[in-house]
Amino acid sequence: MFRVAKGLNHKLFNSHRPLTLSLLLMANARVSAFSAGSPTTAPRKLVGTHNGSFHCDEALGCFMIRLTKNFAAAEIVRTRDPQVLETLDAVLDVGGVYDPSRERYDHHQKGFEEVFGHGFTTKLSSAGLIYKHYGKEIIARELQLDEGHPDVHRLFLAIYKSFMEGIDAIDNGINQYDTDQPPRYLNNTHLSTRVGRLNLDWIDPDQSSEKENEAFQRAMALTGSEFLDSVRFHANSWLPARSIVMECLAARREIDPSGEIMVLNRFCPWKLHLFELEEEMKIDPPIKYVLYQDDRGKQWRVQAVAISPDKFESRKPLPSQWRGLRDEQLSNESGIPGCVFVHMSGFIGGNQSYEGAMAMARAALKL
Ligand SMILES: *[C@@H]1O[C@H](CO)[C@@H](O)[C@H](O)[C@H]1NC(C)=O
Ligand SMILES: *[C@@H]1O[C@H](CO)[C@@H](O)[C@H](O)[C@H]1NC(C)=O
Ligand SMILES: *[C@@H]1O[C@H](CO)[C@@H](O)[C@H](O)[C@H]1NC(C)=O
Ligand SMILES: CC(=O)N[C@H]1CO[C@H](CO)[C@@H](O)[C@@H]1O
Repeated sequence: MFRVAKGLNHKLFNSHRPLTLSLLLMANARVSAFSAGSPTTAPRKLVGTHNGSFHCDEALGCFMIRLTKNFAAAEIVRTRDPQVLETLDAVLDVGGVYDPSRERYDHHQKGFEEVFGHGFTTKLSSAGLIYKHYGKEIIARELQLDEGHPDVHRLFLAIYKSFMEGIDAIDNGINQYDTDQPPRYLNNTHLSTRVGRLNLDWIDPDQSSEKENEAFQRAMALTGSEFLDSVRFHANSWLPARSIVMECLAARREIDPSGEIMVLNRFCPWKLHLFELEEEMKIDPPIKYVLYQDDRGKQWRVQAVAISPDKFESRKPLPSQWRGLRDEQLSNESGIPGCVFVHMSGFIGGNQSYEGAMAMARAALKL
């Protein structure tokens, strides 16, 4: 899928644009596994990015743009030659221009301050730019949904938050924490460092463009597979869990008039959704206890909600007089039959039945 700009005569590029194009198309015809077939097929689009050492952002940007209708199976041309870049259908991470109307997506130029929006303020990389302009289309195509479907919008935001923003931030050298402290340990396993290691090693005797383009292709495959994993995870697991939590939150007052107890009628990862949805649905007072069946479906759990997603401390821990007790002793203390346990920290407890767990939550609210 790569055409090596280096291998062609530069004079041709500089002075004969039509010839350049026809050469490019000839090159395409040679390497194309996709456009062989009907001679009426439109020529493959050409997407440019810089040559030399590569990063996560343009590898992912090149992968993603090829998932769009317009650039499906486009050929990637790696060069810094402005005369060549000018002839291409889209250009990422090089060229000094951000102009989506001309499919120009560089982020290195002075004055570039583009962010994703929707409350996100991290400066974009070339991957973030492609995602901002094509993310919805890509997600909709992956899921075979209409681009205007509300799930597509939700996934678009969630995938930015959990996957893309970190790539934008690392590329732009933005620290994860507001501190001057040196990090306590190295984190060399994140996607950006793994892509970095795919670059040709200095000691490798073959530093040719061909070798470099092969390495870039591996970087595209790596970043692309992780991006698609994120899309699939969010579509197949995250979104259904979110819908369950949303329904259970909406039903909370039917469960208990306090509105502070939520029953999860089907087990799913609920914590992150709860915090996000409470804000979105303006849930007030906030949920104090969540009831759900344990993994074997035998007992019911009553879990105190933490003050925030990354804190262990509960908004309203189960009563101190119940903590660390089990079975009969706990039932005696609480006056609720069938109690199984309450954790020492008061963040979780169990009863053998739904009614028991509900009685524990209701009693705890009043204590
Ligand atoms: C990029 O490609 C050009 C030829 O198009 C070559 O002269 C240059 O050395 C390459 N740059 C790097 C950093 O490999
Ligand atoms: C629970 O209370 C009953 C009745 O008062 C008593 O007989 C029993 O020993 C108590 N059990 C525990 C474990 O405290
Ligand atoms: C707790 O679970 C046990 C066993 O199912 C049940 O007998 C008991 O009634 C439950 N507690 C309440 C208050 O329902
Ligand atoms: C050593 C190392 O790779 N540190 C990086 C850890 O991750 C943050 C962002 O996630 C980077 O800013 C650090 O450079």
